[in-house]
Amino acid sequence: MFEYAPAPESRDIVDIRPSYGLFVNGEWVDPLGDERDKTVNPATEEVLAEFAVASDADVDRAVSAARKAYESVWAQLPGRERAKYLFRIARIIQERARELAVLESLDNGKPIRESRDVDLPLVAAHFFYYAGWADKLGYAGFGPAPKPLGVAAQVIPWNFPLLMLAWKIAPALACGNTVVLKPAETTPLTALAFAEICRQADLPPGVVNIVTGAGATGQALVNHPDVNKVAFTGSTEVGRLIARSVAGTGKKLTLELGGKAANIVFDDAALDQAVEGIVNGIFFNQGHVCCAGSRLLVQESIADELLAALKRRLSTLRLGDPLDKNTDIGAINSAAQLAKIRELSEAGEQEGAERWSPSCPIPDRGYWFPPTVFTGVAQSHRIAREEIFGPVLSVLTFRTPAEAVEKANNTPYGLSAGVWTEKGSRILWMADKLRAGVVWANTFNRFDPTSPFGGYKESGYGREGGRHGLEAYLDV
Ligand code: TAP
Repeated sequence: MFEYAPAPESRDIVDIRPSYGLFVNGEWVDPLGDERDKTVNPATEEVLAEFAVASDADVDRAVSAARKAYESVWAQLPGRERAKYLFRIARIIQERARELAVLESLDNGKPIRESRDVDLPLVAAHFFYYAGWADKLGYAGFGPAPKPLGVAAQVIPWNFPLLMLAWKIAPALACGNTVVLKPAETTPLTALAFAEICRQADLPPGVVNIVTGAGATGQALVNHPDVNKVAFTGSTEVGRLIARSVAGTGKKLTLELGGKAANIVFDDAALDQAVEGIVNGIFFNQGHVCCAGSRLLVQESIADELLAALKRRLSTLRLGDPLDKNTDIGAINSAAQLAKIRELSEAGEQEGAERWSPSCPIPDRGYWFPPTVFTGVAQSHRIAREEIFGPVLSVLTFRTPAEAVEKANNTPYGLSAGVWTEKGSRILWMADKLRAGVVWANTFNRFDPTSPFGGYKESGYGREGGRHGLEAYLDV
C-alpha cells in the first residue's frame, strides 16, 4: 500500500477576524440588533469567527443602500465602465486565490484540492466572463438596449459559498443591477472576504451589500418590498416558500433547487473512465452538490464488473483534514447535515438496500461520513427518491435504453444527468429524452461560465451562466 506523508496547506495565509459586522454601503457596520452567531470549522468544531445576524431593519438599510447606488451610480455607468470593475474583481480573486481557497476549506470542510483547483478558478472565470458581457448586452439577443431590473436580493447555500456568490453577483452587476446577498449561516467567511475585495476594487459604495444571518434574514431580504429580483439557490422546500411569497409582487425570480441525478452507464462504456466519473459525480465536495450523480443506473450485464471496480477505487480515497493536499473527502458541512445523511442512510438499510463503505478511519472530532454505496436499491426507496446531499450513492440497474430513460426521469427533480457510452447516436437519443437541465456525456460535474445551468420540475426555474444567465437580470 502506497503511504502518503501529510501535506497540509498552511492556514497562516488567512486572516480571520474574531468578529464581523455587516457590509452595507461600502462600509463595515454594526448590526442594529445585538444577535450574533458563530461559524465553526466542520473538520475540528473549532469556532472560526462570530458574525452579525441581520434583522429586518438591517436588511432594510442594505436594500436602501443598494437602491441609492443603483439610481445614482451603477445603472448610469456605461457597460464598459462596469466591466472595468468586474475585471478588477476577477483579477483580485486570482491574486488572492490561495487565501480564499484556504478560507473556503476552513469554513466549509471541502478538500483544499477542490477549493484550489475547482471553486476558485471558476469564481474568477465567472467574473471574467460576465465582465466581457457588460458592454455587449445589446448583442445578447434581448433587444438593442436591455435595461437592468434594479436591486437584486440573492440568497445562497453553503455547498459552494464563494462560487454561488460569483454565479449571482457577476451577472447581476454586469447587467447594471445592485445587490444585497445573504450567505448561508454555516459558511459566511468567503462572502465577507469578498466584501473586502469590493473595497479593494474601489467598487462604488452600495453596489454590493452583504448581510449575514440565518433563514429569517433571508426571508426578510426576499420579502423586502423594494427589491426587484430574487435569486435563490438551496433546498426545494425553501424555494417553494420563496416562490409563494414572491408570487404576485412583480419581482423577477430564479430558483436553483435540489436534484437527484441519474448517472447512466451502458455496457459499451469505457469502464475505467466511467468509474472515475461516478466517483467525481457523487463524492466530489462530499456529495454536497445539487447536480450530484446520486443515482447510478448501470446496465445489468456489466453491473458486477463495474461495482467491483468502483469498490476498488473507493478503497483508495482518503478522508480527513480538508487542508491536506492529499485529501479526497473532507468534512460534512454541519452537524445538522450529518444527521440528515445518517437518517437517510439508516432508512436505506431499513428499507432493504445493502450498504457498503470502504474501511476508512474517521477523525475523532468534526463531522464526517465515509463514502457509502447502496446496492439492491428499489425506485421506491427513500435513498432513490430524496436528495441526501452527502457522499452516498444509490445503485440501480436497467436492461434497455428505454428502461434507463424511464428510471432516470422517475424523480420529482430534473437538474442534471450523465450518460456513459461510446455511441454518439445513443448520447443524442438519451439527451433528448432525459428531463434534466444539464446532460453530461462521458464526463460529470463539469462547469463552465459560458454554459447555462438550471433545472426542470422541482429543481427550479431560470438559468444561470452563459448568455442565458443575463436574462434573469435584464428587464426583458
Ligand atoms: P436551505 O435552507 O434551502 O438554505 C439555503 C439558503 O437559504 C441559506 O442561505 C439559508 O439560510 C436561506 N434560507 C433558509 N430559510 C429561508 C427562508 N425562509 N427564506 C429565505 N432564505 C432562507 O438549505 P439548507 O437548510 O442549508 O439545506 C437543507 C437541504 O437543502 C440540504 O440537506 C440539501 O438537501 C438541500 N440543499 C440543496 C442545495 C442546492 S444547491 N440545491 C444547496 C443547499 C442545500 P441559512 O443557511 O442561514 O439557514
